[in-house]
Amino acid sequence: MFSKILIANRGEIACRVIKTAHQLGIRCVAVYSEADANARHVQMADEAFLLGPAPSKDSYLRADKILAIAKQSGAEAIHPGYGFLSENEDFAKACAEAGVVFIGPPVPAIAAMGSKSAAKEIMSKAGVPLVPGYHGENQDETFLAAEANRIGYPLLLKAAYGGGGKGMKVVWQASEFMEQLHSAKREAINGFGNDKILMERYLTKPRHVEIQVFADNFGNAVYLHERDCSIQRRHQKVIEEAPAPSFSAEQRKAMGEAAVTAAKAIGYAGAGTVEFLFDEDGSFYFMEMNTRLQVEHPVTEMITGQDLVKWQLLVASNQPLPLKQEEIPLDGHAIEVRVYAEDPDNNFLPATGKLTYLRQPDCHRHVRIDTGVVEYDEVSPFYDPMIAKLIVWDENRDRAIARMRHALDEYRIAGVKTNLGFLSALVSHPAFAAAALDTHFIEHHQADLFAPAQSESQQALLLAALYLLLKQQPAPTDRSPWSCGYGWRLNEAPQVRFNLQSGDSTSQVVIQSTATGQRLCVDDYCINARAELSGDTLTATLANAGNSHQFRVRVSHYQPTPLTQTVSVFIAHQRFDFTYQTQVEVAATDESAGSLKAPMNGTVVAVMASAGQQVQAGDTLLVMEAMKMEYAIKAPANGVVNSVFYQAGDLVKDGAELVDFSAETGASA
Ligand code: MV4
Repeated sequence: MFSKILIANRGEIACRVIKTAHQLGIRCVAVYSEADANARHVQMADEAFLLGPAPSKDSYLRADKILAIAKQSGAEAIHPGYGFLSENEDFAKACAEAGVVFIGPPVPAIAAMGSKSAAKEIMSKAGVPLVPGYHGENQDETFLAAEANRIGYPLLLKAAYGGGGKGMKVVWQASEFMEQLHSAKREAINGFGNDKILMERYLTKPRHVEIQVFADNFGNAVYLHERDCSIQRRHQKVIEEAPAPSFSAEQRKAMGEAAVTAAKAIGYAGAGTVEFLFDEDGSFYFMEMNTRLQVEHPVTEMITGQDLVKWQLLVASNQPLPLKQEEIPLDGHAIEVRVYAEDPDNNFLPATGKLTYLRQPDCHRHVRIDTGVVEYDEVSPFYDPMIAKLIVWDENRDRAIARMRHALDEYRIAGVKTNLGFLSALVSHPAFAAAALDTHFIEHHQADLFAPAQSESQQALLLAALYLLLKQQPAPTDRSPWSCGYGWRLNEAPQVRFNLQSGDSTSQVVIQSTATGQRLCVDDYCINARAELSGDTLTATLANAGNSHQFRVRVSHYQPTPLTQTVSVFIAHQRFDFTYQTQVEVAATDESAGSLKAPMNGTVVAVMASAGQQVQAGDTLLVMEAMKMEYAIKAPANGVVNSVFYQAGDLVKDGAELVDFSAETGASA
């Protein structure tokens, strides 16, 4: 077994590989870009080397630098993870030439699977089932039209050098063939520089079922069952599960053996995945083979109890597979979701920013999180915006779904948009529970999955205001009216207003302290509340007209700029963000003296008014700061400022006269 390996990757997969390597007593060398200098995978490694600037082409794709670091550090092998150089045959070749073991398949196997049409030819010869079609070199239009009639409609035209769903065109009937063929060729030459077209019968509702295979250098090859990855969006997997729902032992055996045949046909070694289209009638067809460890490998690990990175390290260090086919367990059901920094309500635009709040579900036998980030990390625009993979396991699919739903509710992230709400909607959808899966799942259930633009939730708004109120109040022991914080008014119940913005709308929440708690009003809607805050957990009861609803929610609070703060309220799987200026409008005035008094002990941070100045009602005359909040002292009416008694930086006592103000005659001060 190796004593030191280099992980030529970043994020969650790098952390995951390091974790297994350390369990095997293998020292790890990390490589990182300037943007990842403080990343988790760098922290976890035994040593780390800078590759270069953030862009992948200047860092994680710099095969020359990675190899040089491997030599310099004495790493005996390189684990490529997935993505980046993991299926790059030139890199695998360069490793061999440099005398460094590439933890992956032999170079010829990578090359053989690199071309989709060549791969299909190899599989066809090996007897692996292919969708009826034509993958040959003859591109004569008349010949292709005749082939199309042989294959039958609907027909799928695929650019031979396309991939990942790009360059595919469905032809529903023969009359459209020629026009669609010309169009497909034009798109292929423009998109991929080659207009070779493959043709296949189009499966209208296939599932994506893939087999995990493993082979060693001694001729052993096994399958570790299947994964269903049908729920995809724009050919990006969103949810993966194992075993595939409604998939019989016979189907598993047939598909697994076909995958092993495929692996053996190309002299495979290491971890590989053979992808199939699984049709409604139970037939399955080879789609492609991935010569790397896949993102979704954890669901296979959860149902077999095997560590696939450990298997990779064993095979790469020339040891035999740990288990025979008949020894591989299949226990329970696992589901994985990919937690992304992206905005489902804005066409899944990748999101960037600081993870200002990150709370994960507890991990144990039933819940696993593979992540490359920690709280306060920046999600950068340079790489895939994956935050983590959340994987659950239970004895059966229904229980696994329940586990996933709860785990998603417990997963709370603020500071960047995430797809957590979308994932919750997916796993909570009746069609998912019924395992009515196919590759069109998301588009079919679009209406249910994309909640209408989320108007701020009234409850979340009230809870955010209550949180802010309690956040600023002194400890419960110090409840005398003189120290009840801001908003205390002589002869009147203390009142505070928060102007909270959510999306494009701003709401003002007026909170009045009462003998039993608070009374909150938004416009003409009022409700009574009692609330307690412990850390980031707000327990609040909102009650009116006889009904009462208790909430226990997490709240994150962040001040991105000196003048604005963000409060995120997590209610079940939803997050409601509110921003507000840290200036709270204080209505504390002592009308009798016509003067404006300090509502609490604090510091004057800004003076806007000057003696003799004419002002309008609501103009900010002076700003105070207390307990990390700013309070705008405003003109209570139109009038004139006679004197200002303090300047910026002055400390003022609760009740001190700040401004001498005269309201216009006839107007109340
Ligand atoms: C197909 C197909 C239906 N019929 N081939 C999409 C990308 C590449 N992996 C192959 N793909 C498909 N090939 C035939 N003959 C439907 C798809 C397909 C798909 C396949 C798997 C997972 C998600 C998909 C989403 C759209 C289309």
